[in-house]
Amino acid sequence: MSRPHTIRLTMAQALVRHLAAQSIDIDGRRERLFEGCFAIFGHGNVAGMGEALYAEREAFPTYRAHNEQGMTHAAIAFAKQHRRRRMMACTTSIGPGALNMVTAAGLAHANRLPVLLLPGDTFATRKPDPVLQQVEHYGAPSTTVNDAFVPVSRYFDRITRPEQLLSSLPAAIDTLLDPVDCGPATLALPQDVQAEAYDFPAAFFDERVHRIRRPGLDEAELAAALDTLKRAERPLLIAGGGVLYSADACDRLAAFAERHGIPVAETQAGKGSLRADHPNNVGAIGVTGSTAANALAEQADVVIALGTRLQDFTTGSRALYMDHGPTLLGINVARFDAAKHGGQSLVGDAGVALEALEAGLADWQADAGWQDKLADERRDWLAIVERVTADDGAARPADSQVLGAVNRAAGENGTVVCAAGGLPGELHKLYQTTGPGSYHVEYGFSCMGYEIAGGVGVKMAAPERDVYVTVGDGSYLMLNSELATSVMLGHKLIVVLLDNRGYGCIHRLQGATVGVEFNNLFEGCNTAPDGAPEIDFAAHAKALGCEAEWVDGIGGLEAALDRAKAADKTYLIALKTDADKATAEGGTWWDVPVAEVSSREAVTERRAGYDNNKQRQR
Ligand SMILES: Cc1ncc(C[n+]2csc(CCOP(=O)(O)OP(=O)(O)O)c2C)c(N)n1
Ligand SMILES: [Mg+2]
Repeated sequence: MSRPHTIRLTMAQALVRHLAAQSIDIDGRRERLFEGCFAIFGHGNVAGMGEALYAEREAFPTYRAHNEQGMTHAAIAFAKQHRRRRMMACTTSIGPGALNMVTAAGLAHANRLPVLLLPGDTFATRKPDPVLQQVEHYGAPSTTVNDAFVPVSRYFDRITRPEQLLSSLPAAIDTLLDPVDCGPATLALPQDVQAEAYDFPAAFFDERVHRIRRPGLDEAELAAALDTLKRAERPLLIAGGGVLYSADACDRLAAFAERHGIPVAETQAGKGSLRADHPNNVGAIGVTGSTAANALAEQADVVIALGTRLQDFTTGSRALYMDHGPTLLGINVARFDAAKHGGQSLVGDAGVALEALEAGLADWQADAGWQDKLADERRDWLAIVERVTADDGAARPADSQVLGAVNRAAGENGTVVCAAGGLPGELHKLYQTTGPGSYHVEYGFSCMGYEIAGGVGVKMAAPERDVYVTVGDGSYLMLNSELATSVMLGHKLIVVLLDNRGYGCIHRLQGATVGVEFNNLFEGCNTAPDGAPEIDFAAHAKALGCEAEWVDGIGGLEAALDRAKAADKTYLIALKTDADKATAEGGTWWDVPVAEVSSREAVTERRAGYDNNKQRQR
């Protein structure tokens, strides 16, 4: 029986069916590329996309959430936890629903993470304009709020005719899968076009099995890189997110570092690529780095930047290792990143590059003295970690002590999740990972409100893991509603909420740059008399359907973590912490400009210090 050449479907039906037909080959296993779709409906998508998603609800499940930004955080976290090999779509209504998703698009863009965004859009025909929630541009009628996605999308199109899907949807999917271009792909869907029918070619709905491309190396660049490395005496390798996103790079990195005696430092996105207990792991690099990694960086003669964007936290705002002029060897799948800061480029996949370097370097090793320094610095740093994460009985513990307790509870099978506030820096410095999948910190955008929603996506991606969301009171108050989603979907999270009465890390940054307490902690804010909030976070989480409790100090936290592990639904533990404490050891300068003119001496003094640091910047 021959099949029909075409199938008559609406644009939305064709879109969903095509997505449901996409698979991916992961290490020889075939899996569905898209887990499904998060959706919050409104008039801009309930009729068109809603009908299409309902029809495919088995092969392409729909998940309801509570905030468009939150659901998109969850979708992005799902892809990050899957190391970009599986992903999700998100659909919104028009206007406010669509715009709520823009911040999350920025997050996916900065972190180079795949997510398919499907915001509803106003009528292509413009017949009933202006519709509810439509903004009007007097001089530009084709501009809609969805144009706000352009600067935060890797691919953007507006589907004004159903047949445009035939070219645009595969192009969007290619973007999501491309190791270089990877980021959010946005297809804005006018609400009338969603419901419009077209005779689509039947082949458009055939199963398609994708593989993630692993670009190879240029021979001349490889030879030059080998030449540089063979002459190196004091190499330091910085592992970025690109190591985790390359199929075999984590294993290759461990072998490479051991064989050649190279210290490995990690960025936020790369943390976990090498287990913390690996003898070559010298910890975090940069502004939130270990004493070990930063000391080695200051003396390295070759810095190998492997799969990193070299964000300012990694380079100490370009004052950490750049000033003494080591050779920077950028190994990256994207030439844009490989060539940063005047480095020597080796463009290609991280795992492919390590394999080729390994073959070419043969028995070359870093200097024996340098390898001794690696071991000494690492040992000294681990002693500091031990000390600052230990309980000292304080009523209001430091973030580091809370993270120590979480780290001990998480064991081999835990994944810690975070994004903004003082916690990411402490996690980067102190958290002892157990390899890929154990550390999930979004620090490309450092978006408050990622934590809980992101935790939902992590648990969806890795249901076998215990997911520990660590979140500040500020971030919690900004976006907590996906706690209810976690209960609704049965995706259990253990949430540890650190209540230091406000924006603690910005309060400390303000102290270092402005020298006053102003508008960060509740105590330094405009409030009505006796109006400083007393927020009962445990009662709040319970109201959303979670189990929750307040605890005192680290002893209380440890006992509660045991109860949380045994619980069968999302469990929030709140405790009071100290906003003024942060780990002093490690770290390096971060460029945050201090006012050049001020009537206050505190500021002029800080400006002098700032000008000094600027001198080191390259
Ligand atoms: C959406 C968003 N808005 C503002 C910021 C700037 N910011 C970074 S951390 C922070 C305070 C976070 O407070 P909290 O979550 O309580 O963590 P703490 O600093 O107290 O550890 C702010 C306002 C941000 N990162 N994200
Ligand atoms: Mg706080």
